Amino acid sequence: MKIEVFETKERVLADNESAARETRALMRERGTLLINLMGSPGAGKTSVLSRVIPALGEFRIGVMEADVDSDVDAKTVAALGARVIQLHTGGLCHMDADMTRRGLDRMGIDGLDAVFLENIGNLVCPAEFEIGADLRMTVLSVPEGDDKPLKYPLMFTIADLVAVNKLDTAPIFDFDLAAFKARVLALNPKAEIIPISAKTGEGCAELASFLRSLIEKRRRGE
Ligand SMILES: Nc1nc2c(ncn2[C@@H]2O[C@H](COP(=O)(O)OP(=O)(O)O)[C@@H](O)[C@H]2O)c(=O)[nH]1
Ligand SMILES: [Mg+2]
Repeated sequence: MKIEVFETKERVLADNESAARETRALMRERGTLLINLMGSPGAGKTSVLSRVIPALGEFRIGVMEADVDSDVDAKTVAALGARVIQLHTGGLCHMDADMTRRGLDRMGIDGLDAVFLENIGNLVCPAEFEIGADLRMTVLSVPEGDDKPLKYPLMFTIADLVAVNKLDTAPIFDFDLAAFKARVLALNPKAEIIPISAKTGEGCAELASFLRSLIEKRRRGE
C-alpha cells in the first residue's frame, strides 16, 4: 500500500515566501524600509531601538513589538515618539510573513520612512521565517558568548547586520570579538558586524548611520 506523504512544512514555508514577496513589493512601492530585528530574549533589542530611534530623529519610524504576551517594550518605544503597535503571538515563537503583513496594515505605514519589527526573542524560529524585510538585523550580546554562530548557524547566515551589544560587559565575559566575527563571516561573508553598547552609547552612531543610509536609499527609490 502506498501512503501519501505531504510535506506540510515545505508548503507552509512556500506560502510564507509568497506573502513575504508581496510585503517586499509593498514596502518598495511605499518608500518604507522594513527591518526584522531579531535576537535572544534580553540581548538588548528594545535597548538598541531606544538608542537608534532618537538618533534617526529626522525620519518617521514605526515599531511593531511582537511578544508572546505583555506590552512593556511597546510602552518603552512609544515614549520615544515612534508609531507603535503591540502584536501578540499567543505563544508562537516567531512572526511569519502573513502576521507581519496584518500588523503593518493595522498600524498603518503612511508617512513612515522605516518600520522595525522587534521579533520574538529566540535565535531559532525567527531565522526560518522570512517576513519580507529589507534588512535582517540580529542583536547578539556579549554575555551570550562568541560561540553562538556555531550553535545557531541559520540566524547568522541570514542576518545582513549583526549588532554585538553590551560591549561594556566585555571585561567581565570572555568574549572573543575577532573569533565571533570570523565565525559569522565564515557563514555569511557579506554580513555587516557593528559592536555597540546600548548602555554607554558606544558604536550606536555608526549603527544609526548604517541604517540612515539604507533609509535614504529607500526614500530615493533605490
Ligand atoms: N550592560 C548592558 N546592559 C544592557 C545593554 N543593552 C541592554 N542591556 C540590558 O539588558 C536587559 C535586556 O534588554 P532589552 O533591551 O529589554 O532586551 P530584549 O529582550 O532583547 O529587548 C535590560 O536589563 C537592559 O538594560 C548594554 O549595552 N549593556
Ligand atoms: Mg524587547
